[in-house]
Amino acid sequence: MKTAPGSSTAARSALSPGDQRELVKEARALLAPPARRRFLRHGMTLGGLVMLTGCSVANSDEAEHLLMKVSRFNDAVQGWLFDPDKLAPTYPATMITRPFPFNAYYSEAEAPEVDGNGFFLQVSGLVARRDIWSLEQLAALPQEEQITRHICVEGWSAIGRWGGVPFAAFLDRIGADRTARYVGFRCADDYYTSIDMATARHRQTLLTLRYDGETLPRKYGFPMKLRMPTKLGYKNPKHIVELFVTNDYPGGYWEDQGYNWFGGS
Ligand SMILES: Nc1nc2c(c(=O)[nH]1)N[C@H]1C(S)=C(S)[C@@H](COP(=O)(O)O)O[C@H]1N2
Ligand SMILES: [Mo]
Repeated sequence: MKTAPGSSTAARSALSPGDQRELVKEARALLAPPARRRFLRHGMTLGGLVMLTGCSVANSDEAEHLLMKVSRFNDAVQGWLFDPDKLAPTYPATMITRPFPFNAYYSEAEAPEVDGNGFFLQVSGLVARRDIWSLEQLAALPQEEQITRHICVEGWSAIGRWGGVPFAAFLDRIGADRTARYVGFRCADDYYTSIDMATARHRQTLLTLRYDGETLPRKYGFPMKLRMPTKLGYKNPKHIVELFVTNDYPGGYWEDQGYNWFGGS
């Protein structure tokens, strides 16, 4: 990937040498560590990026497009490398971070207030049973608990304790198509995200109704949050009101603004 085509492509580009360096730096940042190790051990050049993505970089629009392609390439690589049997670390209760941090695209006071009475989770898409689920019905399913580390791309991490329904068991109950590519989530705020089916079915992926032994509080995502210790914080939707199974790429709130879609931690 460090071979000749790079120089000629770079020479054709209208981007200044500074912009070209910036582009390579951004593309590098978009590639998660495993992808970096495997593909970029020998360095990454603008020419290499152009070959990888099949994009030209004659102007900044094309450069943007190239970065998007790099990010989707990164998604694919993370998908290939994802080991469904590998567990994220768990921790003793003494290591729980207190108070556990709140984070959202707004302040804590603006967190949505969902009324649990009369609340129904909507389920749709490629499922055998397009149903609605009350919180009582969800609470009556077999529950599990986990103490895991939440990692936010903004540069903090914290250990928390979540309880709820193993998501694979829930997907089986609704008869979700196991061969479908995505599970998408719509939230009570304007948030939305989507995940790959392999992560959806991972043993530690939990549809949480509880935090630290209590009903999931408003700030941490009442009425429910999908907790995945194998994914970064922004992939863990709070205030879920609807989920759907699909083969059409649903994107996400931050993902559509340039965050990497797979978002493995
Ligand atoms: N509905 C919704 N879910 C969300 C967010 C949000 O703004 N709205 N922010 C995400 C981000 S970036 C993080 S780090 C975690 C924060 O979860 P916490 O408040 O439990 O720490 O929620 C994620 N899920
Ligand atoms: Mo985050």
